[in-house]
Amino acid sequence: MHSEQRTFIAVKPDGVRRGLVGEIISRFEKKGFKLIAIKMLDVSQEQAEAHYAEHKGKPFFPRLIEYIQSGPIVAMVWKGYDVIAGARQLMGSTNPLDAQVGTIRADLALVKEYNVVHGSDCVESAEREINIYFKPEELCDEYENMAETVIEQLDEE
Ligand code: IDP
Ligand code: MG
Repeated sequence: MHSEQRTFIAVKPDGVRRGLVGEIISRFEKKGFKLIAIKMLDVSQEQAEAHYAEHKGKPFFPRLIEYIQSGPIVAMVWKGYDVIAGARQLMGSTNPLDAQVGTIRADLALVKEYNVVHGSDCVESAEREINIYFKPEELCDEYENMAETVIEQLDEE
């Protein structure tokens, strides 16, 4: 049985300012993941601190909170087979210099402080982060996605 998951993905303020929203979305779409929610918003202080709670106390925390609030983000929920690991594979390592060529961060970013994209790192953080930014009724999971259909066929075999 395949593992259907949801993950929270965001184009960070630097990605929005640099006009990379379409490019980043395109990579997730082409992979075959299913977009089930999307909106542009200014992150509140409360949302920023909740989102990055695990980093509280680290030296870069204040700067990270400032960064995520430095302009609007494009917040999204993507669904699909092992989408949490799959999205992180597409994103590449936190530090663009460690990321593999071909990944979003290697191809589109220079430094870890401004790495253009966020993606949840496990099922628990995905559900927690989705709840910070979306209400359940904002998720549109009723439509059929082609890649999803293929996975369902595999499950039936
Ligand atoms: P991730 O985004 O790849 O999951 P995390 O370790 O969860 O990486 O860190 C969250 C974000 O905080 C990173 O994407 C990056 O923007 C920022 N960050 C992480 N480590 C550092 C650091 O050492 N200095 C400055 N910013 C950092
Ligand atoms: Mg993280």
